[in-house]
Amino acid sequence: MTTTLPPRSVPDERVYALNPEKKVTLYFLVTGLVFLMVGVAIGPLQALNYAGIDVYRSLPFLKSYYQGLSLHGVLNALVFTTYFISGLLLYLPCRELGVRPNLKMSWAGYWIMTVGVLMAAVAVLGNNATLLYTFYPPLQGSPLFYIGAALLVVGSLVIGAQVVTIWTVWKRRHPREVTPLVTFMSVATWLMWFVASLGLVVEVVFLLIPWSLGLTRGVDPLLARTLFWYTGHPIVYFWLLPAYVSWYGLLPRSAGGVIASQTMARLAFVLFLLLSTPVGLHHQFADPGIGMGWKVLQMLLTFLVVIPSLLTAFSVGASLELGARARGGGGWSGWIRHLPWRDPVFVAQALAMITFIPGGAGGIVNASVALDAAVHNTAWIPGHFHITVGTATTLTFFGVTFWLLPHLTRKPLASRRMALWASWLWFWGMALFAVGMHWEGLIGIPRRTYLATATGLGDMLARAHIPMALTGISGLVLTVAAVLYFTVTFRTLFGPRVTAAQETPIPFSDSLEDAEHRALPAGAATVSPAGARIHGAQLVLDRLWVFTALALLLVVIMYGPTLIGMLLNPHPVPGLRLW
Ligand code: HEM
Ligand SMILES: [Cu+2]
Repeated sequence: MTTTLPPRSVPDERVYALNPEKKVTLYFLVTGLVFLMVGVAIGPLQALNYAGIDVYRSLPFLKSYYQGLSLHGVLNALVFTTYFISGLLLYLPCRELGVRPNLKMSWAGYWIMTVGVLMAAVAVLGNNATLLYTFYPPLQGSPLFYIGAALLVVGSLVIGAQVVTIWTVWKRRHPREVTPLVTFMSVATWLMWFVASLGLVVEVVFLLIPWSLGLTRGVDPLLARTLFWYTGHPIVYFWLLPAYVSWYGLLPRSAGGVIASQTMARLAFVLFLLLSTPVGLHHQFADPGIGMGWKVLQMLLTFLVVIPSLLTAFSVGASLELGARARGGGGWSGWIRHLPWRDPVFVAQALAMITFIPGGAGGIVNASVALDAAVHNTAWIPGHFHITVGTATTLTFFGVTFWLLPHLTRKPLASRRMALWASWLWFWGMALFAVGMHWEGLIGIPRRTYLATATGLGDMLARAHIPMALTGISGLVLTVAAVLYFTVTFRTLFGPRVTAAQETPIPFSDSLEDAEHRALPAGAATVSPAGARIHGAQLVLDRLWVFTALALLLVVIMYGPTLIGMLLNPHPVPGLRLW
């Protein structure tokens, strides 16, 4: 006797035939995650180094601590983020607007990026670009590294240009309509990235590539650093805003709530577009050759970023509270228990948001001319950015993969429990890590140091036993978290496709404003006066090109004089290879 079993697996073509953009998105995500896996694997070795334990001597594949650190920084902070963001911020706006991206362009972006990363990888793995992820001259690496880095950025710009084009066409066809929220936030992020990436592109294309090819004899380190940090500060918003897209636009739905205020979300993104770029000098407080006045001015502008950050904290918090109260939660804090704490999509992102609170607070310390002097180039700094990009962004992206991978592949998440454990362990691991590293920094322990073998630190190490132990333990906790996360991800990807009929929905969330609109009687010709005002305000915020032009103007004002001074008084130096 024969029985017909339900098909255990549906051929790829059927899943991707309807939405071919799913495939390119999946490639972006998975390639990014593979690079993250390699980058993260080195992290615990560094954490052990910060506990005074040297494991590098017994590693045949790393020539030095600094080669490992270069791989870690480049793969995690630059490569993983760029892939993941390109995939996510291409896919979401296309699905929200219901249009298909130009697939040739999307794949071109993917391949440009991938060729670039492979070139850079050849250089770093061959120990020919042990430059750390900031690649400051006069350290000089193989041209392959710089060309690869440029291609990574170009690939992302190809994707960004596509999203902006799609939006422009949509806007032309719907001039009186407000851009849907997730698309609005994605376009604002890409426009910010266009303005922000200029510094890096100019630095790499005009200074570093010709210099590494031997076409020019020297590069001015100060000019290069200034161009680098012109991009290096706003790049943190390129990492963070996609997480905000998810917190504002998708998480409320995952929590059973609605967006508390779309208008606030839009305003926050416009402020980020304006304020992200003209403030990079706060990374150069210790550099000579830049006027103190400009440093202080950019410090003050940096502080303004508190406004959209608090807007985000309060409005996302309100959205979650609405969700929890709708699920029966009450009291002034009792509602928190009614959030979906068994859903890894929610838990990973909620923990990421909680982690961002001390991350943002520490950022204010770093941005202050006076306080920064105490923490500059100490272990405090990696302590800071592991709870911002390393958790607020990364753990949010973990949460996103928990719905997005099933959505793209039609394969169910391999294990909810494992996903929950991975999220909680990443959260606690990074909490320990941050306490340890910030504390070491306050004692004066430097960052970027092969500490396990370092001499000349006086009695600092003796005073740092407790935080160093915390860092070491955090490395072990994070290893377990990472193993669980990648296990659940790859088991999902390679698992059977059993739910052919059901597509995991994209959690595009409703907002209070939408609900108000729907409450109007059907066919009502007029909108309430409040509704009309909101619509008007949102249409003003929709003029993203105007805000981009303003952002560029701010850049010219804030950087023009400093850059002209540097160009008129260059100090080129030849390259060095210290490894
Ligand atoms: C298992 C998880 C991780 C551990 C244990 C870890 C550990 C560390 C440690 C100890 C350092 C300081 C090294 C030094 O200054 O000498 C470091 C640096 C760094 N980490 Fe991580 N990390 C992890 C994950 C991540 C993630 C997810 C990101 C970003 C998405 C990231 C980005 C960076 C960057 C950019 C640096 C600076 C590299 C440099 O100074 O050139 N890390 N990491
Ligand atoms: Cu900054």
